[in-house]
Amino acid sequence: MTHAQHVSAVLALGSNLGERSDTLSVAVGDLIAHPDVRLIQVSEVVQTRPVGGPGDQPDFLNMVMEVETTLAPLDLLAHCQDVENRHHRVREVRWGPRTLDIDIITHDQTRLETEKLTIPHPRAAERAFVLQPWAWMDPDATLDGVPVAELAARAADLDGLRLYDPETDEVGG
Ligand code: PH2
Ligand code: MG
Ligand code: MG
Repeated sequence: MTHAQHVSAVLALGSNLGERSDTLSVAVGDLIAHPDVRLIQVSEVVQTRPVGGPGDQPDFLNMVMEVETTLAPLDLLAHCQDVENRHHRVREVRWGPRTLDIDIITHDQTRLETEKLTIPHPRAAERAFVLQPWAWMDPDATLDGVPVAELAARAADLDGLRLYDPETDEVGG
């Protein structure tokens, strides 16, 4: 009998429509309700200015999480899309407003480039809304050999990022 391999994967979640904070917490629960996905850690939630897409869209709440999974990348993607769809994600404008976006940032040492999925996520290395919560969650994290904290410090969208407090629905200074 062969045993499925357990690997660590980093997922990024974002929401800028509806009850953003509730959506993120329910989505974390949905993601780890899968029998082959186990929670390792979750990051703080940050409020961020939209990067790309229509200029007038609302601010996002973003966070990342680390899971341990036996799912292969495309199976993990299918699960993420399943959870997105449960939160009434509608795909309209590219980079437009959405109730929930779940992206696979890394999956172990996997390097994958297909039409459906690229891992590591092709834009993660320049997005503070992914890198900063990730660096706070895991100060030793690296992406393609570079410390995630270093990448975060260089990211153009860092100054639009604020720590968000789910208890009070307020952002820090
Ligand atoms: N997601 C995008 C495009 N732009 N900007 C922020 N601040 N947060 C996001 O999650 C985000 C974005 C595409 O998925
Ligand atoms: Mg995305
Ligand atoms: Mg996505």
